[in-house]
Amino acid sequence: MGLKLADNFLWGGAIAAHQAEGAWNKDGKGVSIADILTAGANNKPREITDGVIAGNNYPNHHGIYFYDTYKEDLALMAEMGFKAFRTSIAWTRIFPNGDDAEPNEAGLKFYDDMFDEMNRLGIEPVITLNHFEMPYHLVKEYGGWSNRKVIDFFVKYATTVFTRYNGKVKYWMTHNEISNQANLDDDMMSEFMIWTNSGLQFKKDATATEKLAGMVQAAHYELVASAKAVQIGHAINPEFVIGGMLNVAPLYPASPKPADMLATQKARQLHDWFSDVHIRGTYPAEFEAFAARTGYRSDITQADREVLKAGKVDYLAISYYNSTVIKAKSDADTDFEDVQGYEVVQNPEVPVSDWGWAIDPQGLRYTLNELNDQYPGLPIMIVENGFGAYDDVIDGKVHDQYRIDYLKAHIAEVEKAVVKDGIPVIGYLSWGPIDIVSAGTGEMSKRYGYIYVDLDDMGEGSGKRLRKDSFDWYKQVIASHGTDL
Ligand code: BGP
Repeated sequence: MGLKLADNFLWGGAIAAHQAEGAWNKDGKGVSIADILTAGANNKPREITDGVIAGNNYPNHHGIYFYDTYKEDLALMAEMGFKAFRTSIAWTRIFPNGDDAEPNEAGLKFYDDMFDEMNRLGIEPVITLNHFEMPYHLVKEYGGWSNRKVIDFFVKYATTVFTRYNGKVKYWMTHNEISNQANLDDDMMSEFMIWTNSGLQFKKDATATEKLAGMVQAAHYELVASAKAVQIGHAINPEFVIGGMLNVAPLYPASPKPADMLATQKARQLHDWFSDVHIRGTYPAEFEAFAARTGYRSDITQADREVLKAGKVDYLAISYYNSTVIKAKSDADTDFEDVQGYEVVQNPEVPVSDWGWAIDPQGLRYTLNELNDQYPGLPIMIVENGFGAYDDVIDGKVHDQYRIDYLKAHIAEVEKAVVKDGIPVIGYLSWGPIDIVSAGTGEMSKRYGYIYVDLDDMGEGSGKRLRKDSFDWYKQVIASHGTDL
């Protein structure tokens, strides 16, 4: 008998609190770094404002009202046969300022009820602790993750929710897409990602080097905080399955030119140290060499190194949307820190989405293989994959064959990775099973859902939910355990 998807394979979908819940200042919730991001436009990153200002440019303040509608929405997920559903706990519902002495009971109660509902429906909660949602107060008062003290605040938050939801939640992950902030080849995006991950703000004319230096030290504290949380989580309940979460996009060289190959390798290593620390508990050699010559990660103690080793993750959670092509700007060597020595270029071999994201299902199989080569046997859960597209409602229907095509092709590659390559993929959670506010653009019109939500970019609309064509399709995929794509 050949390999097949495990019987307990986790089919389902994933969202994040700040993109769906709304209720941004209800029941004692504090302001998060997501709450002060405006809506962007034309694929430009959203603006980071200086706290909440007047105006209606924050669609995620209301999201899709999931705070009030989660029961109805989860019922729709159950109708599709979901085995698992990933969302995040909004840190600011639990510790509104991040440094509060006591947690906010109303926030704790909200997730108690939500997790009860998931369990009642037979849907396994998969919970992210930190999905671009740090309390804004920690940025203002402490400088975000540039400050070592934030480790303790995060650990206190993690300990609080691990303890409270012990028995209701088994699958966890610490920071969402921690490695995304290493996309320094693109100045504009990197600034946005360093903000969403680390809460760091730079002066207007900051160079890529300054950003890299700030990010590297902040990321070290994030990784220490993650490792401490993993250790504490396992002490609270040895059955907890706690992962590290990374965005993975295969990097292809623009040509067989050695300079392109080396630049591609260095760009990959600039992402891989995050997974090495999560999974192996140590920084890789090339990162140590880079850190030693640049001094960017100057604050690391022996105790930190021991914490990292003691807090290795149980599985790797990944998001996969696209692949990327790297081109060296000259024939010179690229070193780890030469993030401006190369550029990202279009891949002429694959189509792109309306947002310019390369559509590359085979790249998912390639990536799963690469990960298994690097970390043999480590369970991998796909916790995001999906197709952001504009949808038209015609006579109350959404015929989203383009989304079905994308998902079908990607799931087929996951199955090859399991069946032919023997890779231990334990779940597939597609991104945004219900339309939510886009993290990148802040708008509603970039939709991923099987369920359409009648709200526009300004948050206007009835909020009504509609089953798209992809709803029935995904239901059949789950019912057939992936054999009927
Ligand atoms: C990931 C994030 C998600 C998400 C997704 C799609 O980076 O973890 O929060 O939204 O990408 O991105 P976007 O919403 O910009 O289309």
